Amino acid sequence: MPALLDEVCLLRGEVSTGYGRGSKKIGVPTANLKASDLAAKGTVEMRDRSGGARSGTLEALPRGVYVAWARLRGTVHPAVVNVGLSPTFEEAENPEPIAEAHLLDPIDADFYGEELALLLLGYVRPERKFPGFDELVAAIRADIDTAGRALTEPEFAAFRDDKALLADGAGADETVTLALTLALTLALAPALALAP
Ligand code: RBF
Ligand code: MG
Repeated sequence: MPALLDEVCLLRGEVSTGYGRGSKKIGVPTANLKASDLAAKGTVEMRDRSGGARSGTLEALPRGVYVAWARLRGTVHPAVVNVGLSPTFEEAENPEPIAEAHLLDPIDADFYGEELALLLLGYVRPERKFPGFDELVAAIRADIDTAGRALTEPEFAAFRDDKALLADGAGADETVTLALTLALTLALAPALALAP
């Protein structure tokens, strides 16, 4: 069973298409966040046990498989996420790291262009170059099993209603802007009142 990470990681971005190797065909559909998209218009936030937060990059995350909660269309789902390049597919590897999330409770829909938030909580194993496709699929099956069990542990389950995970990306920004505007207005009010 994976341990809770010292620093959990929140990824938030727009779901992009994968690299066409057809994770759906192998029965493991994934919703993908690309490193470059996350850097340009998304969020990669690391948070330690005391709540201290810093921004990070997907490239800086150890490659491998993570236990996670995934939020999509306002609903939180148990998930298993691979961060990496898919080295098993020699010559067809990802050109940049991606976070590939497989939701454990299957929803049959495509999520392209929709906002996805992933809260990575535990590290299952490093990404590997498997000798073949069958070995890769067997490993993914085991990952799914591990993630499903980990997320029922109280330590991991507690993050299901994590504030940052539940916060709406754009909505949260608007709230901050509103609060700042209000604070500034209040701060300037005396000066405005004194103006001739
Ligand atoms: N690809 C690899 O080459 N090596 C891995 O160890 C690996 N682990 C994965 C674990 C999970 C849970 C998932 C969802 C994907 C993993 N992949 C891995 C990526 C896989 O190659 C990819 O999902 C398919 O090629 C479809 O793009
Ligand atoms: Mg996919």
